Amino acid sequence: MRADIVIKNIDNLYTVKGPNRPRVKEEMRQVGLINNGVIAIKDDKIIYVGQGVLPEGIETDENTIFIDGRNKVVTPGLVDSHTHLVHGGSRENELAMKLKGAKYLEILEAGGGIHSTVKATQNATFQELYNKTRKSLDSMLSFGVTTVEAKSGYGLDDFDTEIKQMEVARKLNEDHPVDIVSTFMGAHAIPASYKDNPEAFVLRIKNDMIPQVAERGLAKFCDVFCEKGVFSVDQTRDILETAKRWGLLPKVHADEIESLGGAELAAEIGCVSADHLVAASDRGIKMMAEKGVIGNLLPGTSFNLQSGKFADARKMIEEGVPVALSTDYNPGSCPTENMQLIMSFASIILKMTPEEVLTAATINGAASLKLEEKIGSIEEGKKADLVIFDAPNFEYIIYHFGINHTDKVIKNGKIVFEKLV
Ligand code: IZC
Ligand code: ZN
Repeated sequence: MRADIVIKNIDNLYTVKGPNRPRVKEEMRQVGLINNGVIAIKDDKIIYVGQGVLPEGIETDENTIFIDGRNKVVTPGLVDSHTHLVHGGSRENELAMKLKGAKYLEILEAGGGIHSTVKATQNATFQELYNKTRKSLDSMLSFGVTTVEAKSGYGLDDFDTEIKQMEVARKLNEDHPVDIVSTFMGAHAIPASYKDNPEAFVLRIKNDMIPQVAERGLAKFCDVFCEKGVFSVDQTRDILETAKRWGLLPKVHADEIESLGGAELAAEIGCVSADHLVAASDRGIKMMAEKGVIGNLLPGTSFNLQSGKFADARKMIEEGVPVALSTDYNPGSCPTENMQLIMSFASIILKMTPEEVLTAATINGAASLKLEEKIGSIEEGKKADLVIFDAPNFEYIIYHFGINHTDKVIKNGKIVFEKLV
């Protein structure tokens, strides 16, 4: 077979090779490091991964692109599996409020927060949203992200705006190298018009919105913001059970601020992931481990909210919860596309080892999007999504934080990002 791209002499090739399922406990520390590694790519697939030189049977010719991997790190493409990617406007005005001690839920309760982004998203045209989101995707890609999840949730009762968000995501999935996986999150806040009757909004989501999202193929997942003053555990169960019946896979924003029992609910109804988990109970964590629910942790959000409270990643890993990591990119509680910074936070603040961080940001992120068979590790037959970092080893990327270490990104077998020298 003739290779289109060969990366050779790779000082540190982290394959994250292993079973195509979420990795737990010590599996999270096995990252399949190969020194002097070599990778061959044909079309959009990896056709060889090994050490030293290419074996017989993998040919090259004058059209093969050779990349030198000396002094480089190569990892699977990073997966950012929790973002609120498509939105209008920005909320830097909340920074001053937070510095004075205002809390996220207080700002939301007062009609700001998510509600102000709903207005900005309603007011933005499809093209404006498309252009803004495209810029974010370019930024994510530059940090090594090759697959991203995108939630709706800035239309709420204005379902046309929810659809507009999901259609922007769908169009960019076609137009931009980064793959986008869509999540319907109409249950993101109680809209003002339903303030006195939130149950009626739950009914509308269940009976009107979810069926349309499913029938029009607008999303793969359904997510609910299960939080004090937003959606209760019972309402969340109700919405996600309906979503399941319509073939949308359930995810939940669980125990981000208050300990409501979101982690327990995620285990009870078989969510693919429960995300945030800053205030998750010990029982909830145990239940998630038993059911294999992925704990998707978002340390950038705790940092931004200035709460001083972070998810207990060590406990989750020790109990056997498969842990993933994401930016939570959104205009209110984590306005950053920088997945590398989140990886540093995960290590420095959550005390995850660099190996655990890499697993969480690749195969476990892929699993939280139900894509673990196709992406998340560098193995023969998987999609050729990988990042070449200008770094002596992976630890260095985590340790030397806040900057961009990406040298090149290969997506679907094509070089789609290169650092300017
Ligand atoms: O716009 O505030 N937490 N939803 C739940 C968010 C953060 C996004 C936002
Ligand atoms: Zn979120």
